[in-house]
Amino acid sequence: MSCFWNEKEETMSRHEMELLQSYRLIEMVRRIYNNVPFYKQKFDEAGIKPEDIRGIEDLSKLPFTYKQDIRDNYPYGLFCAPLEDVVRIHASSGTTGKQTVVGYTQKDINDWSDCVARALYSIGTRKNDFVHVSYGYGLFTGGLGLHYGAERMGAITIPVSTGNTKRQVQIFQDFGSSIICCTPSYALYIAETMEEMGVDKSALSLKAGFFGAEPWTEQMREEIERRLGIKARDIYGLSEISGPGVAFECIEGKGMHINEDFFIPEIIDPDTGEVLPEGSWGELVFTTVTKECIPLLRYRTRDISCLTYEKCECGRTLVRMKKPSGRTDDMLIIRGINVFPSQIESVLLELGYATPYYQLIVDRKGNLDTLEVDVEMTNEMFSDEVKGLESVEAEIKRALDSTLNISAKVKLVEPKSLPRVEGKAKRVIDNRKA
Ligand code: DLL
Repeated sequence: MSCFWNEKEETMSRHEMELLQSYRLIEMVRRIYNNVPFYKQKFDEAGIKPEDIRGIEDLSKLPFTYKQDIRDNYPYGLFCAPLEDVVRIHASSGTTGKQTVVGYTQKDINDWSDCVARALYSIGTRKNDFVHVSYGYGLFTGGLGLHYGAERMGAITIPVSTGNTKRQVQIFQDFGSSIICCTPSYALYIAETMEEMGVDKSALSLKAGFFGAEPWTEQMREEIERRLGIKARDIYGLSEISGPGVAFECIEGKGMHINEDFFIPEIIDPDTGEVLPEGSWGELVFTTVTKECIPLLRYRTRDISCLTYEKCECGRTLVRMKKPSGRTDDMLIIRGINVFPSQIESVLLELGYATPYYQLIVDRKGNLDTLEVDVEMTNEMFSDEVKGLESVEAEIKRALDSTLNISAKVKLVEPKSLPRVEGKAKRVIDNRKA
């Protein structure tokens, strides 16, 4: 029995893959130029015509696209397909309050589902498996992304979503979950809950899991594997490019195969934009070549990674990326939710707590990320009654929760107590890296 979901695409020779990518790129560039005024203007300004792109060798002639471009065209300005063909919208955090909105046609959903199906298949998921999806369902792409991929390959999909951890364990026991998909930190929290409940992992049917949406280490992999008794594999993606399944680890677990017949990767120097040779660490950039609703040219992910075209034992010829080692911007990922310090700042400013001094302290307690927001009081606030201060803390906490969907501990601190620096303020103390 084949161990590939799309054997032809997953095992193409380099030459065949480059031909396919080139063919798709040429077609997509033409479509984007004719349908998205933003890109037409970029091409015109750079003096490029769609005919100048004759294959992937011309990729570097194309302009970059940034998260800010999606925000500037909020919500649907970069859509390349008519709204009547759009069947789904997802969104993720932007650099300020506005979300980065993406859309999908039915074909986009089918392609994305194939990407996820390839991933699930590669770790041994088959039709009789129960795929337990504990990523959040909603505008975030995690839940529905894994869900449609699992259904696409005919597995039995359990849409549990996040939260109610004891119930997650109960479902493992009663429904026979065999593949678990969630953030790596949530996997460890589930493991801890399982241990507290006295549930024996060997009595469960769990055999493998896909973990992603946030950075995680080899040590976490070992811990998840040991405590849940499974093979833990990495899955990468971002909503702008589709969602989970842009890249995935096969059972070998040695780097993530990029679904490069859909997304052409490049590694560039984040400062100069220059394309770097195979094996160099730099910023990962993707050009989508099949997307209908929101195709993107040379999208700057801000994730730092490295590519290898070396042969993988699994037989897939799809290029592999290494686990992202960090980001070129200050985006934090807290319990799988993306948040920029500037978003927290704008919540504080909107509430009228206009002191420019605040600090974010990120930590990991047990297996879960925690966020503390220290806000420096003005002298007037400081002289207020203590009860007043408590209600201010509660108000900030509520606002962060409702606008950014993050739960934080808020602490008002005395005037002039946060460090003053010359140069860039150090807004974030991330103790998770310690
Ligand atoms: O996190 C999509 C996803 C869902 C991926 C479920 C995997 C599993 P966004 O919310 O748009 O999309 O966040 C994308 O998250 O640019 C990376 O910085 C980070 N990220 C995603 N997967 C990984 C991973 C989803 N496996 C941003 N390792 C990306 C490290 C990851 N970072």
